[in-house]
Amino acid sequence: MSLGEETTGPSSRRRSILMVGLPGSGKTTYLAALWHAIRVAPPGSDLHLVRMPDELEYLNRLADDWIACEQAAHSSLGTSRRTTLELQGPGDGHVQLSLPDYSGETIRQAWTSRRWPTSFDRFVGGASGLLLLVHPDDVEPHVTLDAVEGSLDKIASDLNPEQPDPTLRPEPFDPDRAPTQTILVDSLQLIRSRSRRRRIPIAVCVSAWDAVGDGEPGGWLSARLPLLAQFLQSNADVLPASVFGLSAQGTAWPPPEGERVPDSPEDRPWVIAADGTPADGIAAPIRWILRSL
Ligand SMILES: Nc1nc2c(ncn2[C@@H]2O[C@H](COP(=O)(O)OP(=O)(O)O)[C@@H](O)[C@H]2O)c(=O)[nH]1
Ligand SMILES: [Mg+2]
Repeated sequence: MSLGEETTGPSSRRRSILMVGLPGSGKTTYLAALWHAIRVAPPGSDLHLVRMPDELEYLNRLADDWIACEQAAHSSLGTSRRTTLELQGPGDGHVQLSLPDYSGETIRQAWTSRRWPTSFDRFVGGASGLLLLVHPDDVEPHVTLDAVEGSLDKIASDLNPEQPDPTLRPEPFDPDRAPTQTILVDSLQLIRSRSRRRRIPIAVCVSAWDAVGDGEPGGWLSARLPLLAQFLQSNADVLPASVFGLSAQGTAWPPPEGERVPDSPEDRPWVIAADGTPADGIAAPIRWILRSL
C-alpha cells in the first residue's frame, strides 16, 4: 500500500494533516514513533523519505527520547514545530506531509476562551485531514440519561419548599470541568467552520491502547465518548471517520510487571483498526486519511 493515491497533477502533492487532542493525549509520542519508522524505512517503501525535513534535529531528539523510553517534553501554548515530511508516493510523485505538533492547550483554550492562535487558524483553514488523539485514561466522565434522571428526582425532593435542604448549593458552570467529548465535538465544529474544505477525513486514534486491554476501538469510542461517536456518525458525509487503537510506546513506561519493552524500537508500536484487527503499522491512520481524501 502506498501513501497518497492520486496519480495525476504535480509530481509533489502537498497534504497537511492537523494533529489535535487535549493535553496529554499522546500526540508527541505518536510523532516520535512515526518519525522513527520513517527514518529507518527502506528505499522503495511508501514511508521512504524524499528529502530530509527542516526540523530534522527536533524530530531526531523526539525519536531518540522515545527509543530511550523517555516521555516527550510538553509543548506550550501556541508553539508547534512545523514538521513537513516529504515521502515517496506512487509512481514518480511524492507526498509532502505537513504534521505540526500543536499544544493540546490550543484546543482546551479554544473551548474556554473561543480563541486560538492565528498560525493554528491558518493551518486549520487548509488541513486535508485530522488525526484526533484521545488518551483512554483521561476521559472526563460522560453524564448518562439514567444519572440525569436520578439527579432530577433528588433535586425535586430536595427543593421541597416545606423543608429546604441547606446543604444544596448550585455550582456555577465551569467550562474547565466540561466532559472530554463535549470539548472534542466543539473543537471539530470549530475546525469545520474555519476550514476551506467541504470534506475532512478524521482518523480518531485512541492512544495508549496497550492500557485498555481487551475490546475494540470502535466499541470503546461508542461506549466512552458516545456524543463524539454519534456526532461523527451523523456527519459522515463531510467528516468521514475511522477509529484506531494506537500504542505508540507499545507498553507503559516503565513496563508493568511481566511485560518488557521489545529490544528493537521498530517492534514496539502497534495499531489496530476499529474492529480490533491489526492495522498496517504506525502510519495506518495517516494512510487511511490520504486514501479518504
Ligand atoms: N501506556 C502508554 N502510554 C502512552 C502511549 N503513548 C503516550 N503515552 C503516555 O501518554 C502521556 C501523554 O503523551 P504525550 O505524547 O506527551 O501527549 P501530548 O501532550 O498529546 O503530546 C505520556 O505520559 C505518555 O508516556 C502508549 O502507547 N502507551
Ligand atoms: Mg506534546
